[in-house]
Amino acid sequence: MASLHQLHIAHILLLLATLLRAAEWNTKDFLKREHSLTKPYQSAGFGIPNWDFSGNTMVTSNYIRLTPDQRSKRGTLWNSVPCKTRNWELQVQFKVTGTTKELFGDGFAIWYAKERMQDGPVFGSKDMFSGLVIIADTYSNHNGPHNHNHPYVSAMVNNGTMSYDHDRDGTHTTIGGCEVKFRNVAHETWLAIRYENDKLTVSHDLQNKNAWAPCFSIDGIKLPTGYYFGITAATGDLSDNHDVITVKTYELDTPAGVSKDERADILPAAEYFEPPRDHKEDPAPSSLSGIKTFLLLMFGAFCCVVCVVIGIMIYQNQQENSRKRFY
Ligand SMILES: [Ca+2]
Repeated sequence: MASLHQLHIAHILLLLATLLRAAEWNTKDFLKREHSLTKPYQSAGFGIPNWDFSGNTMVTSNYIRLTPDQRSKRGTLWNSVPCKTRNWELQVQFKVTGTTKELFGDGFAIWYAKERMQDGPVFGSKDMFSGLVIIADTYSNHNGPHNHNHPYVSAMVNNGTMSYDHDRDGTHTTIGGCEVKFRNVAHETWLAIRYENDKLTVSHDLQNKNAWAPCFSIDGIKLPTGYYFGITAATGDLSDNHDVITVKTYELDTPAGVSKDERADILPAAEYFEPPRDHKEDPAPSSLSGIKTFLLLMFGAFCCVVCVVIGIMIYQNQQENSRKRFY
């Protein structure tokens, strides 16, 4: 009897060991301290280790305020260590609060960009940037019909040639987005940006559920290594407090055979763009549209079939002629 018990215990222990090992395997993603930001921020008055800030950014003991709830403010917070990891996840705990109920703005932006600490019009940072930006836009600029309400979280990938168009809320350069209600909530609000094997996934935790809810996910996003993480915010005629509380960056695994840190020399690119909603000045596309290409291919196939049929007819005709000659 005792030996049977021992056998049972041994089995259970073995099972536990297996489970523990499995759990270990699932925690390969590990926190990159040099790209993370947690309380307390300041170390004896020497600034924040690995982070720089500029503009109206104010560091307190409980949050980093990028802009106060006042007009025409801009604040930035940039990681000073370039990200050498190919696959990563950035989690940002933030708070957007204000006294007004209807009109507020402009919003904040989370960056993975080549240029850092450069003041500009895109939510406090440089336009025509290189890299990725996730924009949490609280104010709808209303110039043209939109398919969504604000606040709206969207993504843009830029290789330095495109301009973010505030008047259209960036809709003609957006690669994906979702509506989110993150403003003036009492609990913690989080955004997660996951970049894994060229796939960008943005999720949020706004309901205080400790679980990620999907915003959007897009394949075919090419981003080089060596860019910087940053968070910036801006107010205009309308305003809000834009606060950052925590930033956590995790290194994610890469598939077998793919180095964790490579690709410093590619240009940022997105294979897919959302169809423009209200942008009219786009130059005529130089390449053929999908339908035209399809029709051309169909015509080509038809020509091939006709050629083959004619060929067969000529061949049969010749055969017949040669047979006739025998008789
Ligand atoms: Ca806007």
